[in-house]
Amino acid sequence: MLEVFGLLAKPTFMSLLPLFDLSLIARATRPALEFVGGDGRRSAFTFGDLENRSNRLAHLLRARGTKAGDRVAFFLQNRVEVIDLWLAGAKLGLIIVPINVLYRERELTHILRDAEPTAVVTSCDLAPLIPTDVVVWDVDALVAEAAAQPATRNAVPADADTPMALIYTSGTTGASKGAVLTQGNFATNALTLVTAWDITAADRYLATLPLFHVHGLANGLHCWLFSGCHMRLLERFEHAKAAEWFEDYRPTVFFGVPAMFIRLLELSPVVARQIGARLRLAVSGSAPLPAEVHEKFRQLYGSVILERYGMTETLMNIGNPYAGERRPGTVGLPLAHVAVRICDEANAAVPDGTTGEVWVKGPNVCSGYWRRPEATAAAWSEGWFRTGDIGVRAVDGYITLQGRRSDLIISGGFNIYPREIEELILEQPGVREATVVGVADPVRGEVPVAYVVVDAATFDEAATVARLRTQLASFKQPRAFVRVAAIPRTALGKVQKHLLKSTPLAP
Ligand code: MCA
Ligand code: AMP
Repeated sequence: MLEVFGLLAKPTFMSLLPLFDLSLIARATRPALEFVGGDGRRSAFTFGDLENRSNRLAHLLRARGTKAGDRVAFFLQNRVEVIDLWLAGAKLGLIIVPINVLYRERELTHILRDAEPTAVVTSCDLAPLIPTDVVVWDVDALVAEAAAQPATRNAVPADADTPMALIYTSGTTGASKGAVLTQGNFATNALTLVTAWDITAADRYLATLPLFHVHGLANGLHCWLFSGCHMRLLERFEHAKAAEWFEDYRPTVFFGVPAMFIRLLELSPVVARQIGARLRLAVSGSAPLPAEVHEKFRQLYGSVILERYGMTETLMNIGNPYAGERRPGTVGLPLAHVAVRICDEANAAVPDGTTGEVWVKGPNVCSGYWRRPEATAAAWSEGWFRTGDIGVRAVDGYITLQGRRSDLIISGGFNIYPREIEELILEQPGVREATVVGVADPVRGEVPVAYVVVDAATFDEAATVARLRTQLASFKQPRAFVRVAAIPRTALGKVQKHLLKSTPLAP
């Protein structure tokens, strides 16, 4: 079988609000959310509270002049106001632009210039990082002002094609591109997941993933809202507190990146067993889950991790079955809404057992890159989205990812395109050549390391490191600068990154 087809007809009517209303309206009085801030303070909300808060915020955003199609960015740690903004955005037809809180000057400037949001909603500690010519709305001031607005709903019509978010993904070209994700993309994604993973109102979901990436946002937030389960949202994942949170909340559902599951292996066997006894669904994604971690987690927790695969541009594509075999080292079977094809260099589908590039098609795939027709044309072929991931399908349909066509580094589930770091290093005094590769790391999967050819008289490593810290997210900072006499290249001048990856680092 060369292709596996799911539901391909595009449900043009499908939008988010009716699905949110299964909880916001229908379960208005039910406890919905408990938020635990970084200081440990807790606040609790019913679904009705969230409906009212987002209605008030929507009135205020409208009063501030935003209208359907306008971009509004958020640069925030996890907190209830991110949910308020997301819901208000869906109601008003706004395009929400989530920004990773770890981004610094270079990344922020690029995204804000490209997306041109009306404003960035942020907190007072993060606001100084925003370029001074961008309008900043302080999140605390915004909610305080919204409290005086009416709680009545005032929503604009939306359908599957209504853009909901502009989410920046690293792209192969150094500068990141905004994937335009529609209400239909988000709706199909989460409807499939809720059904496939059997998530119901009886579940308790522990949310530690950041809401500024699609794993926490498109999967976490939407599975919660569509199913009407209870969610405990933490400001961020801190491995030192993991045992305490799991013990205290007793989640039945947890979504994480492999680095989180690796951290969870540090818990004592007794605690792990107790947690595992209640945890009916532990999903891993965003980076490859080593088969060894899958097995250790099963032994320690008695719970079999369900690994699935997605992308910002496509949301979720492939996943191990909830009821069937969750095969370690594989990402499982195509999800119901997705068609998957494995293609060779000549764009022809390959037989099972043969390695090729994974192509996907379905109502989950974004409508293109924001204001980048050329990049959009390059990423799609005959209606299929070319993921850039390399994989193979077994005769029984299970798909294994084997690598990527690009040099993408995934560290702790955060994506890093080496080119972006290389360009910045090359701008530094005394650097003649630079190349960045991902080297294996036991917790984060990979970490970036820079190989540089420098002019010893003018290159100042400490000053370079200090400058990079102000410009780039912490997870992109090279763990080491390795000085080499020359960067290995092919006869055609292409850098041979694999040779550097296998060179042991000097202690
Ligand atoms: C991480 N750090 C943070 C935060 N998260 N700092 C502030 N706020 C945060 N929210 C920084 C830390 O300061 C530290 O920086 C470094 O990250 C690692 O932190 P540590 O506490 O040592 O954590 P860890 O145990 O190594 O775990 C890291 C992590 C983090 C919490 C797992 O990597 C993480 O949140 N990953 C999730 C990424 C994610 O959501 N990806 C989904 C993309 P320093 O290094 O300077 O000390 S969506 C996607 O890929 C697709 C579509 C998909 O399929 O899902
Ligand atoms: P992004 O869209 O930038 O968040 O990252 C998407 C990329 O993460 C994919 O193209 C894959 O390379 C990678 N990815 C996501 N889930 C998995 C997984 N389960 N196994 C391996 N790689 C994954």
